[in-house]
Amino acid sequence: MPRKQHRAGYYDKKIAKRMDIQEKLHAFQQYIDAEEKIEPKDWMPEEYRTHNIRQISQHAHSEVIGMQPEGNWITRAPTLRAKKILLAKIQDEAGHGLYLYSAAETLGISRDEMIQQLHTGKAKYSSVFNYPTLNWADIGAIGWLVDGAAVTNQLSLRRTSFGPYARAMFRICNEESFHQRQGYEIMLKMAKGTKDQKEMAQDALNRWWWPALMMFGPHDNQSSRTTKGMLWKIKRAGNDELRQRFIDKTVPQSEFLGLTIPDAALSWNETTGHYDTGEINWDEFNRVVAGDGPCNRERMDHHKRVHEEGAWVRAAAAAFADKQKGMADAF
Ligand code: FAQ
Repeated sequence: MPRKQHRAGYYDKKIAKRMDIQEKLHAFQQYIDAEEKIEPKDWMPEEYRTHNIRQISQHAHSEVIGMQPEGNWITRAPTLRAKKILLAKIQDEAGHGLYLYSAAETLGISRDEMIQQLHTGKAKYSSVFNYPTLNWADIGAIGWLVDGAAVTNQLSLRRTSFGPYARAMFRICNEESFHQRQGYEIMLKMAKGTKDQKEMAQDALNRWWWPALMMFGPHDNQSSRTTKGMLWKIKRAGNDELRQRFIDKTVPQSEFLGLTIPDAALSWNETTGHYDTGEINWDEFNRVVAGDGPCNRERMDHHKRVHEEGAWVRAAAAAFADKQKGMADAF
């Protein structure tokens, strides 16, 4: 149904005033089922608001914490070209964090509160960023696999029901595709390079493959958020479906590189038309999500320290904004 007609029933303030909560919930669901976008000032169930704040802020934190493993290699990039590309990519990730924090702010939470939730462990960020980057091939593997997994998930989120989140996803996906390609280019160079370089590429693939698969979250039947997420179309595909989509497109890419996916159970299944795989180590996943991965403490300590060091920048920006407002009010 066209947006206007829908709004006539659901959003007309006079009609909405006469609706009880059940009628509002029903109208809200109908609106979502018609693939309409919910905007910040629209009425929404409290749980829809908090579900979005949780997911969008965790996504934002992931983008920002995700800068650390790659930032580690800016000063050691092998060529000027490689350094410029890596710098641009990491800056993109900062930008993604900013769009996402802004989208979450439209739901009535402040950026300070989100950062506090990150620092106190109330908010999560993607488990994958708690693994170390040991050599240059890791930068290739992150772009190829981590950005590859991220874009597979995020393409589906372009159709998420909360308007500001969906719109942010369009730009983010365009940039993530470039990130995936720059990572694949590094892998290609190394895999087709010297014997040592090929070994480094294989070693990086061995270490990043499983953490990349974990990015999609637990199996659907173990996922506490999927039912509501799908009902409200915040989430547009299940964790397992997206993970499978990523595996199916990435295995042929590894074959082209001449590298081996570190999964002895990996095989093509003629009947399903998909790759079968071994099981993820869910104990490891749970440990890393709970804060006990190889780099969890390092990542959080770094974020807290840099956040404190940047306090003067935030204070200066706030003072400048006040001054501008004072000048505008004077006219
Ligand atoms: N790590 O019921 P579900 C990137 C948590 S961006 C940590 O399945 P849901 C760009 C989950 O939060 C990567 N925690 O939850 C880049 C929930 O916990 P809670 C980030 C995880 O929300 C590249 C609990 O487990 N992308 O990489 C993980 O329906 C390179 C139960 O899980 C996004 O955030 C995990 N892997 O589905 C940057 C995309 N998996 O809150 C730099 C948006 C699950 O109940 C360099 N998010 N959990 O305590 C989503 O699509 C969803 O939130 C999922 C999880 C799919 C991540």
